[in-house]
Amino acid sequence: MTTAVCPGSFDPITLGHLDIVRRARALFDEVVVGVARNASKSALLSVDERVAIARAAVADAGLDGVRVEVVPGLLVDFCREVGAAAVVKGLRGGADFDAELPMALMNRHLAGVETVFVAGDAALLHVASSLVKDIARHGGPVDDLVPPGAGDAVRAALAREQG
Ligand code: COD
Repeated sequence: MTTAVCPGSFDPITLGHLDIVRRARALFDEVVVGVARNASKSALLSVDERVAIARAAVADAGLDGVRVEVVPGLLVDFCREVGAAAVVKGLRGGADFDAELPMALMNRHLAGVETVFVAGDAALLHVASSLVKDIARHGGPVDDLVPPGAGDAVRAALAREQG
């Protein structure tokens, strides 16, 4: 059985992320969605919230052979723990590639873990967690960019943040 890890901050998971998970599942027998910490970003949602939203999204999308777990430390250690043959990352354009290539090379350097890059759905290339949060922060509509329930979770977290 071949396993791949789809890692990300997923703050929150979007329809763009889910498209990549679906494409990864078409290539591998099992996909583990790894909710990780990006040290260069400060998250709006807690890890537990991000995992719960992602699990609900995977169930709602009827994605068999896909599970959601926390990546507690280095991605390469997590890949070894779950027996993943590769990491799958989505690309929206050149900026994603510029950001992703050093990570792919570092993960290969650290542990020989290979990365498979998958082109995202052209209709979803504008979808980003950061834009979802920015739009929601200004009271705009985000529910057609994220799976059911995720918009409510983002709005609740923003309300909490604003005190
Ligand atoms: N269409 C296609 N792909 C998309 C879309 C879209 N609309 N939106 C996002 N994506 C892709 C991104 O390009 C990315 O590949 C992936 O989805 C996840 O995106 P994010 O923004 O949720 O996650 P990132 O980029 O913040 O994730 C970075 C990691 C958390 C994976 C990284 O920091 C990491 O591996 N951390 C663990 C610690 C570690 O091992 N560090 C060393 C890394 S070399």
